[in-house]
Amino acid sequence: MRILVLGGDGYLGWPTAMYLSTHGHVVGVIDNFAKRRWEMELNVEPLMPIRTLHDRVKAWHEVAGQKIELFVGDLRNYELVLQAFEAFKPEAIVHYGEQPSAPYSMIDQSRAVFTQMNNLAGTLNVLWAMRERCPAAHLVKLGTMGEYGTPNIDIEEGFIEIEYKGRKDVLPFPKQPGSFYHLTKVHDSHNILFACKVWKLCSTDLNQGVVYGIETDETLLDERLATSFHYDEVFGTALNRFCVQAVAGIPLTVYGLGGQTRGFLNIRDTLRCVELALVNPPQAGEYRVFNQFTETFNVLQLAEMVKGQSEKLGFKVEINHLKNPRVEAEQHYYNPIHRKLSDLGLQPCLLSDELVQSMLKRVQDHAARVKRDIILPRVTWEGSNPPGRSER
Ligand code: USQ
Repeated sequence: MRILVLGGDGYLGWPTAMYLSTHGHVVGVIDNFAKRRWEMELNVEPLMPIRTLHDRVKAWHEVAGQKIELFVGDLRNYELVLQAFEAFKPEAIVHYGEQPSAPYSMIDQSRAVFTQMNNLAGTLNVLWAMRERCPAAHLVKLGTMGEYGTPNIDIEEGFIEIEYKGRKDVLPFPKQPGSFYHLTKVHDSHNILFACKVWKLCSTDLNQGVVYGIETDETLLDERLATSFHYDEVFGTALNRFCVQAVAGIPLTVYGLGGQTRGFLNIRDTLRCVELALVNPPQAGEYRVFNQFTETFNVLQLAEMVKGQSEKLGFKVEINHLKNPRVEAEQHYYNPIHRKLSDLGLQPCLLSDELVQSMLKRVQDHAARVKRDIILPRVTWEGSNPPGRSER
């Protein structure tokens, strides 16, 4: 299949491009390197040094003998999107090309507006360009489990059957996202659903949980193929951050009570799920939603697991309950359904003591690069936040 990966320079985009390339697909990537600019803006960087995308594509050719076609540009530039679709002729599009951080979107007015304009305009351009150039292609769009929030009922996979005043319908599951970033995914979902209805496009919206992990089979082939593993307060996510904190001797940053429960999955499973969606496409005009995670944990459970495994490796670890910088429920019901990917054959790579230990060891190899001053949360949902990090 000819597959174009949007956001191919990112934490998930680059490993996905390599994985699909190794599994017999013809792969192209588009990126405008915006993430690298946001990193510079905030003075943060990934744990391992990351080559430029041009160098990674070259290294991939040397290591795997496969070509990945590279398009440089911004999805908000409609001409660029049209030209890339015209040149590459994708049969499927995997769309990761968005600003992915909730804290980034909550820093200030300009980051909130930027996140919404960037994510929504890019996705709208993709939909219009599909309509014009490749209406039969399958859009696999990265959404988030955070679209649903934490309602006091089971969370269905995208749609819920409702009986109201004697009538029944199947309607999109109610959305209660927790940041301006998470809201962009909700707005995207509505735009995609509408485009599928009116233009008969087809799409799988992957409502993904929090991803953890450093390695995939392909990143392990050569250090030049590493992916961008973040541990800072803005781009780092819970388990990844805890592993770095444990190795660096910084008390684990559990926000509030730590009862916040989320769906989690290994980065290797992200790749498998995307491929399962690709090789089992929906019908023309169909918009479907997969809840893409393999296990649920609360934040405190993860911290305790990291503490336990770190101590086995000789690190002394404390857990610190910080005042929660976010506005979110810290103890709540959480039971999201996630059947569709298992039905398609997903064999998950679950979180285990061994896996946590292997992450800790990998982090330890790069411990000298840990910047200690980018870990504690400073972006708050309610207060006023420093506009940048120039004071560091
Ligand atoms: N948390 C802590 N301590 C930390 C970091 C986070 O307690 O040091 C807590 C947060 O308060 C939150 C939970 O852990 O309750 C998850 O936070 P996170 O930063 O790991 O993830 P989140 O902001 O939800 O966003 C991440 C990705 C985003 C993706 C989302 C999936 O950055 O792109 O959409 O996970 S989900 O969480 O299912 O919405």
